[in-house]
Amino acid sequence: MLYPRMNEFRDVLDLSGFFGFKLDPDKIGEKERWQEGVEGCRDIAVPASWNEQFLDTKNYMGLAWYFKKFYLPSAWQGKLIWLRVGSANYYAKVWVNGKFIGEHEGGHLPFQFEITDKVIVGGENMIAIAVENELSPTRVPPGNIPAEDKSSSRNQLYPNVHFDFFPYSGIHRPVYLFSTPRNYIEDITVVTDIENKKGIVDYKIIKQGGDGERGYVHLVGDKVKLYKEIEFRGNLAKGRLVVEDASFWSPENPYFYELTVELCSSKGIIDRYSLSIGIRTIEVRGNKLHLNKKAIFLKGFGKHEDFPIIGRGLNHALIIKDFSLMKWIGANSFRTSHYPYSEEMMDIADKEGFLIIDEIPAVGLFFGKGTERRLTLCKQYLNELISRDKNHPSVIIWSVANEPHSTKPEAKHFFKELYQHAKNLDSSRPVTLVSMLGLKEQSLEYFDLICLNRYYGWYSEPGQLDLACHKLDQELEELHKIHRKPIILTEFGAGAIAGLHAHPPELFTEEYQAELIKRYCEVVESKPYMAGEHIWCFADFKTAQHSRRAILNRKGVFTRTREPKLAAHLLKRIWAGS
Ligand code: GCB
Repeated sequence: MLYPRMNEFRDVLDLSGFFGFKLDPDKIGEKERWQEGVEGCRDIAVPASWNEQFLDTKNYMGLAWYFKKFYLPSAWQGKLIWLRVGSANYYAKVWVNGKFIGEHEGGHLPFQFEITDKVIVGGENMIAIAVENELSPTRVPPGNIPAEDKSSSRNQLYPNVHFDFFPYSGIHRPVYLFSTPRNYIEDITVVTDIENKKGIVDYKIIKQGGDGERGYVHLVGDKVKLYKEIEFRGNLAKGRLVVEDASFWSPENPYFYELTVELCSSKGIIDRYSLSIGIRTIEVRGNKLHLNKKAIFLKGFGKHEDFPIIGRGLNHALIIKDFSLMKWIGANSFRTSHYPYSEEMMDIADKEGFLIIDEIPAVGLFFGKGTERRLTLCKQYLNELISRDKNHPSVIIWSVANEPHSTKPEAKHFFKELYQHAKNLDSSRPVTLVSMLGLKEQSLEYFDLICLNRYYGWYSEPGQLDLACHKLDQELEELHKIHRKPIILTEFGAGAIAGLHAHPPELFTEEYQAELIKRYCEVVESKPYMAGEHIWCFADFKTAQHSRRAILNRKGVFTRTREPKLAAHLLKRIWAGS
């Protein structure tokens, strides 16, 4: 799926700003034709979660409507017109000028509809988006799940989610209108390889519309200008460009080439789309994870999209701030725990040279009633995520789930299927599952590398770091002996309330968090098969209400508003060496 861009053939209109908003707790809106407009709306900011914008929406679980009037420029006459929602959590139904145009399930991925026949070009139009966020065991991520399927630690939560972050809801990313020519470039897939000093760029282009059987692919960098004529067979054109003496994309040198595709008819160029691409390889070789044929070690964090008031809404300033802090501390990587992050975040990661474990929203999975539906949804999420993020050099690993409660035998089949599904969609990247069961996880054999979350010294062995590190050491050794694959420790950490101190260190103090992180890093870095350490978590974040959480999960090495705790300074010394 291509991100909407402007050029001489395409236009984009960003509807971000204020929308009309109305709650519909009794779900009467559709029957009463609210899609054509309704009285009594209040203003709401989009993109942003609805929860903290008003006093009555904090824990609202139900249906809510968004309305926006917009004027479509006359210059869009004769074009195809599209409506694209960056993400709406959890379920969205969309109308344009009162006419239903489509729906989408899943809170963190974009969806778009062609609306050419439903709009007035050179006139005023209105969209209505109904967003519903109820928690259900058959949704992913799940909530309100039957008592027998609940893990004990998730027993009493409000709202009743089956995961450890607040279920922020609403339209979280921009709503765009965009135009394309009637004959247009629908999709571009780029896979790169390296042969000695050569960079290999394989492309696949899909076009739509009857016109335009040929075109051009251009690749431009500092030292090169390549182009190739392409010919479509049906809707598809494939080919290869070879860059002699290429600059490879890496954290140290996030070098881009500009790839431009042009679609031509007998009258000349009729559409154009440009992508920034990085030439790099990523693969598992024996015990190691290799970037550009050399072993790499991931240093970084699990994160969240989370900030006061705006909630999970796109926050450009926060993206820039987080990258500046991650660079300051010497990190080179993060995981999009526990759902896909904004496309804007992925773009900056490409530019800053960060390495990403890209995760679908499959958190809190359990295996009881509804497993087949959850599997179908996870496959849909993989389709959408890989289609959205496949061309980002920063994305090096797909993660199909975080901490599934996979003790039942059917979990094995479930993850075998998901692994294969991801590989069929993209065989160029390793695929992983982030496990809490470790040695008891039945499906690790399928995955290219192992990701493990561990909390010795916190949830178990509290306050006993010698014992905690001993257990970690032993478990890593056993896991490696069995699976012989690289392991990334994708979560470890301790809660620290900023400003709370104790010497000798005790739980919840900055000293204890710093000490635990230091000791864990020593164990991890002593093992040749370890491919990375991701601390949980980058910053404190809001959770559902629970007796174990004082509003926030406090495992951040930065506070929620990004002030460093003691652990941040310590990590800077470990990772950046200063
Ligand atoms: C985990 C989860 C993460 C939680 C974390 C914790 O294992 O993956 O979502 O926030 O533990 O702090 O308990």
